[in-house]
Amino acid sequence: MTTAWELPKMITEQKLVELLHQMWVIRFFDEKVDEFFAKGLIHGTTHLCVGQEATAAGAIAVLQPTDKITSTHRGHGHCIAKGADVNKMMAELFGRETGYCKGKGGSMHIADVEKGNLGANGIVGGGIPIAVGAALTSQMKKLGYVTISFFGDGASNEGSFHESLNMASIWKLPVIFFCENNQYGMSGPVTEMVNIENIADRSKAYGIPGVVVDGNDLLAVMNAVAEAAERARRGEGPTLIEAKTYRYKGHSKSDAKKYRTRDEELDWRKNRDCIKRLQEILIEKGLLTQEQAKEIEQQAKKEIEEAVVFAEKSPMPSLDTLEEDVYA
Ligand SMILES: Cc1ncc(C[n+]2csc(CCOP(=O)(O)OP(=O)(O)O)c2C)c(N)n1
Ligand SMILES: [Mg+2]
Repeated sequence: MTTAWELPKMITEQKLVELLHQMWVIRFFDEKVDEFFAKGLIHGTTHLCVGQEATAAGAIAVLQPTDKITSTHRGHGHCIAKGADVNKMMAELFGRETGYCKGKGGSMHIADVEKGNLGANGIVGGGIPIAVGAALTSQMKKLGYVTISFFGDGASNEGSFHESLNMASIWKLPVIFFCENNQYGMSGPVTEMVNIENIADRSKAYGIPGVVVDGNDLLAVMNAVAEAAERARRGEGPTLIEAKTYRYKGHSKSDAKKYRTRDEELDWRKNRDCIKRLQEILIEKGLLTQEQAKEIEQQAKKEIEEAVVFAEKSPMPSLDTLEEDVYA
């Protein structure tokens, strides 16, 4: 497995070290969530992005702070990469008053508009037209920002995906369609759900560039997104990027994963893990020692343990706020 070593021009070597830390934060966050779900201390449902950290971290690293994203039901990584406070995220999952939605929204309703995160979305493909709307605003008001829409391989079969690509293409909107192809939509393998080799090939139908990238190679993701963002800022319109990756965990909390083998999972974990690959290349290039890499991992773990303490210590929403911030 080769790992790219070509830095996009705005990315320093120091930033790569920070991204290694960020990817650990994402991984430990979702592993903790998994643990607390199993213990029955987090309710509702959640979708974990363990294994997919490089797509969120890489794509968002090359954006400007004023750029925007729309996320998915599997969105904790996007949220963290766009600068969310992990304490507030964990508190939200624990249903606490200090959470992003005051404990009433949970995993699939976290947004952080000030940071440019227009929100997770429980509707598969639901974030894609929202991103197109945000891009249209940017174009009409000459605001100069770019929007990335994250979505899955399954979502690329939704009508909203096709309508969004067409509209963004004819109006040359500053948007990047970023498909996280993690090989499955629930229990459906992408090879059985899509009758073409690459989802990126769907770009041809809309007259926009389509790029396939190794989604477990942080630098490859960064370079593809940096180029798409430049194109969008030049007013040349959207790009469809397909990042091939893998989710290590089940679709959501109750998934026995009968549709795939443990050998397949092990192969991705052992041979293509995005964190391991970044760490190895940083050590190889002399930017980190083994000890420093270990410290970065431990620091990230500590931050997530602190987020759990913050969440556990936070109060539950009081009964008299039951009807606040809800529609009905
Ligand atoms: C419109 C809609 N249809 C179906 C569902 C049920 N559902 C939730 S996640 C999911 C699979 C999505 O697969 P993909 O887009 O590949 O994302 P992944 O879960 O793999 O990240 C489905 C069918 C939904 N939430 N919304
Ligand atoms: Mg998928």
